[in-house]
Amino acid sequence: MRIFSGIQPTGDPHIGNYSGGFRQYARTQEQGEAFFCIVDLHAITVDYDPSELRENTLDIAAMLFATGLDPERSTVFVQSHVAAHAEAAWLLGAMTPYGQLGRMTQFKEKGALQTLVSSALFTYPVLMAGDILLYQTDIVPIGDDQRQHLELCRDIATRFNARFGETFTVPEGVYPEAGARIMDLQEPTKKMSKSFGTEQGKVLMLDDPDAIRRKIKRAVADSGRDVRHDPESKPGISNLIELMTVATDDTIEQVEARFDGHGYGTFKEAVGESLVELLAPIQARYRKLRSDPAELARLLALGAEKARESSAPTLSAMYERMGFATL
Ligand code: ATP
Ligand code: LTN
Repeated sequence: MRIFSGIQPTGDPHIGNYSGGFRQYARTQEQGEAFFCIVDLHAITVDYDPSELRENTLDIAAMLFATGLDPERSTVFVQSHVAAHAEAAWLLGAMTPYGQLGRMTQFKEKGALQTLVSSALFTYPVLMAGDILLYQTDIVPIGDDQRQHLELCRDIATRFNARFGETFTVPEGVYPEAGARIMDLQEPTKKMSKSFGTEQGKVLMLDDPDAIRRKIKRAVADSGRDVRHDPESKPGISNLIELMTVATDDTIEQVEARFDGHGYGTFKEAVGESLVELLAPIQARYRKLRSDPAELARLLALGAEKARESSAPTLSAMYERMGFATL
């Protein structure tokens, strides 16, 4: 089985990225041949700073290993190091309806915040489809916000296969049972995000213990005092329950049972402590890796080599079936 996912080097990773991303990556790598890509080509689709992009790329690489990816087992690489990704995006653009791209929620939301709405932001999901399809991917571990993009990828693959002959595996998305959409702590009806929301609304992977405790303590809760999961009427407390499942690996029901009758104060304190416990060892591993850029570069070079080899046959097949004169 082939596994593929991508993460953008766009800023400080948060506990939502851990829930929908990092933690699922480490788990799924056990199930087959896994590829995890730092999607720097996606990061330039919104306004960005070139010197930050370089540092953010290494930050994310270190975080991927710190959260459990094993370089012996998984291929961890940077998207721009493998030219096939940009090429595949161009070819697949010919198979993607313009109207469908215009309906993408992420395009509408991110576009609304930009002074320059780039055509790259518009075609972003085509590049993402290429990322996935180049590796004959069976499963894609992602958060709920990427569901629409994954559906589009499946449409593109199906359309291509029908038009040019069976070329791509049609991938399935894999979402966490709880924590597929971690909400902003200050605005629990919006997703926790690198690019929206306030500093107080997100627990960062590198926050120190006091910051974590403080942010959870001040998280917007709902009226009442029952620790009960009901996202419709109690979005704030439901989000904290999901965070607790992320930190402890307990189910929602187990968390509810454990805090039945305890009230919000005690519960929040416990959530804060559990997150501190989860993140402390990750942060220690991160610091060690991040302070050794030569080792990171070595691992990424290895990953790029493996990714080039694995994607080359699919790209060749695409050119050939689409009718390009091959040499
Ligand atoms: P941005 O806000 O800049 O788009 P992001 O926080 O969404 O960034 P990405 O790098 O785009 O982060 O996403 C990495 C992974 O984290 C993806 O699989 C995405 O679905 C997941 N993810 C992002 N936010 C959340 C969230 N709030 N809850 C669960 N998963 C999330
Ligand atoms: N669009 C995704 C990042 C991403 C991705 C991918 C995820 C780019 N290519 C391929 C899974 C598979 C995001 O914004 N989180």
